[in-house]
Amino acid sequence: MDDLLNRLTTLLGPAGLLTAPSDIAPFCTDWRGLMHGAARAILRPASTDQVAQCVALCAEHGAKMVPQGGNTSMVAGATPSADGSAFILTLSRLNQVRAIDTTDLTMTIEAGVTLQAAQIAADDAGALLPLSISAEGSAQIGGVLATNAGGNNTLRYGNARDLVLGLEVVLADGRIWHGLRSLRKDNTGYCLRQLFVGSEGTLGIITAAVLKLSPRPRDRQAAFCAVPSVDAALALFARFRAEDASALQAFEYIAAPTLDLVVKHIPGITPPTSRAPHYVLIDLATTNKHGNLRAMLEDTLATALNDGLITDAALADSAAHRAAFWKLRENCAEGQKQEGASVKNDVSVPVSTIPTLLAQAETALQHLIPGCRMVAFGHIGDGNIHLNVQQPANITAGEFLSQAHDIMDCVNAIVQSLHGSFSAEHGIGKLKPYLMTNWRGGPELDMMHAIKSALDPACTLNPGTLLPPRP
Ligand code: FAD
Ligand code: 2HG
Ligand code: ZN
Repeated sequence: MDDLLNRLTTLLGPAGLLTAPSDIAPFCTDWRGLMHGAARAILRPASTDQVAQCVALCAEHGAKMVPQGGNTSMVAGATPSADGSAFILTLSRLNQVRAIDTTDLTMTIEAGVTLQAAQIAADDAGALLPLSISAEGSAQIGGVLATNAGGNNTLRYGNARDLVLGLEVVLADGRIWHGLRSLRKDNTGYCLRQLFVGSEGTLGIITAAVLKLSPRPRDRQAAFCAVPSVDAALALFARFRAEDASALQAFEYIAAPTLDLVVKHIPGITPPTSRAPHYVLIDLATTNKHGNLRAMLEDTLATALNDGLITDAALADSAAHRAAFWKLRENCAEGQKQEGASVKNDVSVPVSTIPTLLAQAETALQHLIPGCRMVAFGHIGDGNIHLNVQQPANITAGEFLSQAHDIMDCVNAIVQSLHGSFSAEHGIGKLKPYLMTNWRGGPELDMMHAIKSALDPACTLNPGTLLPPRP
């Protein structure tokens, strides 16, 4: 064993370091199965001090580190490169909820707590942690902050960065930044915590955070609607916004081919409505005890049916019924995964241009790869569509994936013409840095490189992620 590994073993003990190839392997492939990396070892520190000591030792030896949370990245952000030169540093053992303050409405929580466990802890305290993504059973607080996750409730509560009041971070040289403040107002210089949010493990290791909580809703209502067109879906969205914008918790879109894959591959899912080319899932919530959401939902949908904006609707009669609607939506990614290879375009455009985006993309994609299937779904209320493309039956997965960049470029050209973004919520990871020069080149990319050089001058933290190589 080399000197560094010896010192790491002494520091972390047998439970804190995995070196057997069979133990390392599960950490080295991304959720989509697209990237297969290799690692020198898996470091499993159990405290912030241990993280700091690991990082300091690695920095002393110039060793690379890839921070990893739940390994649910859609862009292979937590997967090491195949040369096996990096250590994976998993935060899973930092799994304590340190404090919940129901007067301040804050939660101080360690990076390795899963998002779902954090939601449950907040709920047990009578509050709401509003961040919600379909991977919340595995994704960890450190990972959701490092990727600035969006998800299902962005519409009302914002992205992960809108929920962060303070951070504790281990810097690239092993020093700890104790920034766990819980202030709502604090204008004392640059907002450093926001640098680390969305930095995808390239600037520091997040070990804990202070998150904003919200009051727990008193009433929740949900509907699953069959919709004749994307324009109608947006008109329906506008109607709910006009009725009570503050009650709109989520407004999600599912195209018929996407719903078909969920029904085909996920046991126990039945479509809640009659068939349509498009569907939306509407989730309403209020803390107002006189809110009467049910009446608002029924009235708005009755008028929409009358006006031809929907062709059918199912209203949830219980929490279990609402959960069944969400199960369908939350399995869109899984249903698509089980169908075979796909290329994912996590794009955002101004909400009003979504019908144009979907129509133009369908035409362009059929021209590029005849027979491919557009599997679209996502957070339509935020203008964020997962405009994914499924392999056609007549070519192999390998042949299809060899055209991944052409497919992304085809969709992104339309997105660019609509003044959108090629990555709305999943980040850049290891799959998309090549797009940064075109989209963020010039002073913007120069500033990003300058920040990276200032905080990680030896470039040991998650190399090959987010930023393209310097020209
Ligand atoms: P990982 O995948 O382990 O890591 C992601 C990135 O963060 C990597 O670059 C890693 O190096 C870095 N990182 C991890 N932990 C730390 C840390 N403590 N400090 C510094 N850097 C760190 N994303 C959305 O935004 N919205 C969605 O709706 C959504 N739905 C999803 C549904 C499914 C089924 C799946 C598989 C993924 C989904 N994602 C979604 C993507 C993914 O879940 C999120 O990006 C999530 O935030 C990643 O969390 P994680 O703990 O798994 O991070
Ligand atoms: C979702 O919204 C996730 O379900 C996954 O962001 C999106 O699979 C995808 O492309
Ligand atoms: Zn999403």
